[in-house]
Amino acid sequence: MTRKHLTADGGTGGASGRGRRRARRFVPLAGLAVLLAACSGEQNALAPAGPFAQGPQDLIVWVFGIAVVVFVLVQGLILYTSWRYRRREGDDSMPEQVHGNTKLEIVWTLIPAMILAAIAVPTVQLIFEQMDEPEGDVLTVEVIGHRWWFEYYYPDYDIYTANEMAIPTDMPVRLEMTATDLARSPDLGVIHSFWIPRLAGKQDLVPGHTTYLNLQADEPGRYLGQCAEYCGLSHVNMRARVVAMEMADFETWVAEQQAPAAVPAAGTLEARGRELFGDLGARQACASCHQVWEGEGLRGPAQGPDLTHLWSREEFAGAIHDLTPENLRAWLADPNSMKPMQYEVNGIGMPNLNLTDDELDALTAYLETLD
Ligand code: HEC
Ligand SMILES: [Cu+2]
Repeated sequence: MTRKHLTADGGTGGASGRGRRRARRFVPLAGLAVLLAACSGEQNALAPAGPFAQGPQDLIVWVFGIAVVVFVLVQGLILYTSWRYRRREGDDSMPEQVHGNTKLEIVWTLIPAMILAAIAVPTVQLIFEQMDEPEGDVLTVEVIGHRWWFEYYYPDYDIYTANEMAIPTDMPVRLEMTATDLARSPDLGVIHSFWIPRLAGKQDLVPGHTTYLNLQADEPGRYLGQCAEYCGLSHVNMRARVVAMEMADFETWVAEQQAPAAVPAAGTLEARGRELFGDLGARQACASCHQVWEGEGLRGPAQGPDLTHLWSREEFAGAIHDLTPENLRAWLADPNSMKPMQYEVNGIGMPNLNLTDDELDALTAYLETLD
């Protein structure tokens, strides 16, 4: 029942062995299909949708073009020489033995130096172009990486939101990025990386440091991204959306986000949900981790995502679930089943607060009013 049995048996075992071998031939093909699948769709880095993604794309095409020329030349020369100087019947002569050729050596030092210069000059130029603060009107958004969601703060408008970053089209956006640490939550602080392939390159988010990234979208749309630096258990569930809209729509969005949260009329199911949000008795209140700003006092950062206008977003929990009443209820009932966080082990993410059916109904109804 070992190797011998599987391979040495040419008679009876042969058929299945052949089948297996044939199947094995498709493994590289399947691998290639998976690999190529990564080159298409919403996160396609080869389909730039703004100038800060176009620049690197143009550079890649340029460098790739040079590489193709070098490849064809070198391979061509190898093929040509092996054919031209192949061994012939009855010819036992040795090739001419030479040592050193100054002219050749100068040529094959100069050509690569020129190629490297042709790659280095535009590369360095582009790096500076991409890093510099863009000129003219710029929107600033602060990005804070948490395990496992992205928070956005708009300093010019005093808006907090999560997962989905709204931006106007045709305007450069300057991201000032960092990662959370113990000063803010039980997250002791790890490195994340913000990457929206169609809008810009990627940049790390580092606790205690500020890093910068420019992005811009030419067309309205929803651009998908993903945390690109392994950050623990739910790293794969840490996605990001950039929602680009025309300037007029963006201004409307800003006005809506700046408005205080709706307060439901007394005596309704929603009002009961609002009460529970602030007080769950012996259990930790939602409000101790989430802000719903009703217009009084400071609008500040909280441990969890800002929920003041939760229902204006289309996705939640690191942009991995559609924001529907059913999904939201399932999340409140057992967050860990929707996104592995293991709050009970590490204190990170959202706890299961053992809500009753009535409490779930009221809280879901209330959160739906926060548009
Ligand atoms: C100990 C802190 C904590 C408590 C208490 C808490 N949450 Fe959360 N909540 C979080 C964190 C952290 C996240 C982000 C999890 C993630 O996406 O990785 C979150 C996510 C959410 C989200 C998704 C928001 C989004 O945009 O992704 C909703 C809605 C939510 N919580 C509602 C509630 C409600 C309602 C309660 C009370 C029943 C509650 N939370 C109690 C920490 C908490
Ligand atoms: Cu991350």
